[in-house]
Amino acid sequence: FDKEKYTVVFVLGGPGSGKGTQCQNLVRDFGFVHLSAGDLLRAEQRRPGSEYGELINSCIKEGKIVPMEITIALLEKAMREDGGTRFLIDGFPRKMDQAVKFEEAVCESKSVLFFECPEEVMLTRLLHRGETSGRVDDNIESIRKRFKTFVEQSYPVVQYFEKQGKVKTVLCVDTPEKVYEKVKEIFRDIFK
Ligand code: UP5
Ligand code: MG
Repeated sequence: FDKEKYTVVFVLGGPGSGKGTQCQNLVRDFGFVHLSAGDLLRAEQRRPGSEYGELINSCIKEGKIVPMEITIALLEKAMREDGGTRFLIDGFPRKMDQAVKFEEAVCESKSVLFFECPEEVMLTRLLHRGETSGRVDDNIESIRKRFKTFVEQSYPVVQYFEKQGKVKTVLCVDTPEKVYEKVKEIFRDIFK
């Protein structure tokens, strides 16, 4: 794996903060490839013959973090197969061990985009999405567990990158368009 070849930006933020939504905008305007760790795990969970299907499903439903070996292998495979060089890695790393391991074994991140959002805003969004999403974790019990995991395990990752001066924080309670104006400005500064 030629680490030098890649530009990786981690896109972090609580459940429902808008990571996926904003990544789509960035793909359109900045030629990044979007890899959502959650989407990759859900695809693996549905893949016939996957030995991790049950494990992934139960972790997602319980808001727990899937063992990092599985997620890192899926990300690495997706990066390889895509053939692109600029990646937005969405919803990963969400635990310290994953952050250290990924940067050691795969690629160091260039920058970290962090979406800051109050829980009540994220809760409203996720419950609304849950009416149609079919996601096993878009229900009040799972959402509470996801929030807890975020505070206890994922937020320390943001603090870790903050100490390295890599984090750009965007408050994202506004409309998707208004949030994107801020995100776009950050990306213009770094990548154009
Ligand atoms: N929406 C978005 N922006 C809005 C705005 N500004 N105003 C109003 N509404 C807005 O958005 C969520 C909803 O809000 C949508 O309906 C959207 O239209 C609306 P979205 O862009 O989907 O937010 P996002 O932050 O991507 O939310 P998501 O639910 O995907 O976040 P999670 O981090 O919880 O989910 P993820 O898929 O990353 O992970 C799911 C689970 O997988 C984890 O809980 C964990 O169990 C597992 N996982 C791992 O174990 N390891 C990993 O590395 C990654 C995941
Ligand atoms: Mg998402």
